[in-house]
Amino acid sequence: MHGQDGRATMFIRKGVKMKSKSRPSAKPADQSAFAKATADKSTIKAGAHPVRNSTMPNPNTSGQKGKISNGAQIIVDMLIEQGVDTMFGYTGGVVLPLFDRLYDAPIRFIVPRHEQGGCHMADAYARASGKVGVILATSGPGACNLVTGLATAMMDSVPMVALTGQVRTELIGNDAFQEADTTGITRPVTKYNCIVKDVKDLARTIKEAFYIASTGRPGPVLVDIPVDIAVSKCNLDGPVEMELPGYRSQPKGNARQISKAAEAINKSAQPVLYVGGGIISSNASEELRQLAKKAHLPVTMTLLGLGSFDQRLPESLDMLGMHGTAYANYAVQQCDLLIAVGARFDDRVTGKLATFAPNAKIIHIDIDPASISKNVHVDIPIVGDAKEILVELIKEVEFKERKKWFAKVAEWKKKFELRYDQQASSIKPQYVIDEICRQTKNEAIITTGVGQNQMWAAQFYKFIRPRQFISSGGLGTMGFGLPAAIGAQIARPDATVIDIDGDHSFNMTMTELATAVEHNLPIKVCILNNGYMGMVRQWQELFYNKRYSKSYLANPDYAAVAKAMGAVGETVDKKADVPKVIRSMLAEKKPCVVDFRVEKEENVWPMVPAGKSIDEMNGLDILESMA
Ligand SMILES: Cc1ncc(C[n+]2csc(CCOP(=O)(O)OP(=O)(O)O)c2C)c(N)n1
Ligand SMILES: [Mg+2]
Repeated sequence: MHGQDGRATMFIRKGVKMKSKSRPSAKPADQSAFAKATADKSTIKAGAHPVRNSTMPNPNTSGQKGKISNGAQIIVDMLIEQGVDTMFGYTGGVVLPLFDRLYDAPIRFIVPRHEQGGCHMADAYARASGKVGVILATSGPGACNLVTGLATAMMDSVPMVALTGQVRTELIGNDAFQEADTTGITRPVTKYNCIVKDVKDLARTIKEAFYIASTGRPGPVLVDIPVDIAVSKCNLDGPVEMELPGYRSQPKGNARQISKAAEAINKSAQPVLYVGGGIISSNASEELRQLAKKAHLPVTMTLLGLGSFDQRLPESLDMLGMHGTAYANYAVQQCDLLIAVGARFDDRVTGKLATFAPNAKIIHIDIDPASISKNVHVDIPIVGDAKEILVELIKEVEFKERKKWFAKVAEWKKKFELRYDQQASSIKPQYVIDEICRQTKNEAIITTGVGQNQMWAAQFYKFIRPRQFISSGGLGTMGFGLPAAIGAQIARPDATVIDIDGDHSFNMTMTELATAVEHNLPIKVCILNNGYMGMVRQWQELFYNKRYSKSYLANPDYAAVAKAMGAVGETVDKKADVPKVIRSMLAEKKPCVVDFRVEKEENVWPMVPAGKSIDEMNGLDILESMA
């Protein structure tokens, strides 16, 4: 919790605890330096700040010399220094000093209708752009509303900085109005969090927050700022230096381990590359493509890895795991070498651990040492940045034809291609996605809700580049899709951004349509409306004897809701109308919602039942029957 000695207490993932030190007391202001700093600031324009990238940590020293500021102004100055030109947040009593300083700051500020929505927006902004997403909330209810969004970002390793207001320092612990123990509540869902109790620590703490969020395994960092700190005066009398003695990030992989991995790849007859979101966060897609081509390796991706490898390439096995392709799952189960890069052997990927990839030697490349051999024993671990390691690995691997292995993979691919009933008279949800993919020529940014809609989007949209698929993988947060589309569209104003959503997922955060309308964002929401919480219904059908307990809810008329909020709304209930409605949706400049009334009891196939090996898939006969 809060440091007892008035100094910030900080925690990092896996409980590494660090104490911050107070900087020496401020010197009197140097008037000429103050004038210079003010003059410098007046020249800064929105968008003119150098953009920080997660692989480019800031140098250790910076800051404006000899400037008297209050805490709120220091925060704004540090945000600008960190390259923030866009942020998300919601106001409240204890953040008023900060909002006052933001009033004329050169930062685009987006106000969501609920802090959770704002947090998802900042998260998707980060995923779409590669920059750090920034969210601001007031104390108590505002901070509490961030929890789901922070947990979502934490599980998916998304770089974010959350700033929260807190009650005055002397009131902390008094059950003051709108007091919540924000650092206590958010500790398990942040990579690092702290409360600032001395204005002299503020600039350094903000700088450290950005550094920690964007280096190593990225993640959300929260800084809690009591209102008295925001109004305290401080003399910034020198460069802002970070003090993170316990924090290390190790981008370079061990050369001997890399050689061992190359040797194993060169020897392997049946290898598989299994890649996750780490490829995307380390901007290593091009290196992945080179490795797959040079060493001739089939590639399968996790949900978060989608987009890291062009799915149109012959080496792509698409997604693996519970709703992955049969050809990916078979290849993993039968491979003799599994090369995992930036992936964490999540249970939705591995199925039954005891029988996962039973014949494979395992190489695991990951920036986070804690994820190595966490779930699966690893033979050749390499800790470091995926991009840097792949660059070295590519140098040492050789091309091998592996004719038999590729022939086998091609046979599975043909036999178990993902299919749906194209002759059906009803609207199949897969058909809607197929048509969206066709009309957008694989180029759109897709966000999703959670459930069947998410799995079908992952299966039927074929992604070609990184940062194109934005979905809540680890936490599986219903309600992510719409705010994520808003964050992605703000990050990528020229991109076509489509939220492929579930009816009930959309219902959780649909209030953010007002945000999209206010900012005139051309996002497109495609609701695959099956009336059900479809994924829950599927499990109830398969494992609970079709007892659909509480998985059906009456929906509002989503097109009417959209119109009432100032967006475009359409309902589609005829299959024949699907292509033309998608065409007009894509041409629309206003936010729009299309409510596709899809087949109500369609299932996602294949499916590995929980606890089974990933080659024990249900639904393969259904896929084959539609060949
Ligand atoms: C916030 C939240 N609450 C509950 C769940 C559990 N859950 C997973 S999928 C699902 C149903 C989703 O329904 P819908 O959005 O209509 O999607 P569909 O499966 O029908 O495509 C539920 C309740 C969740 N993932 N997130
Ligand atoms: Mg549904």
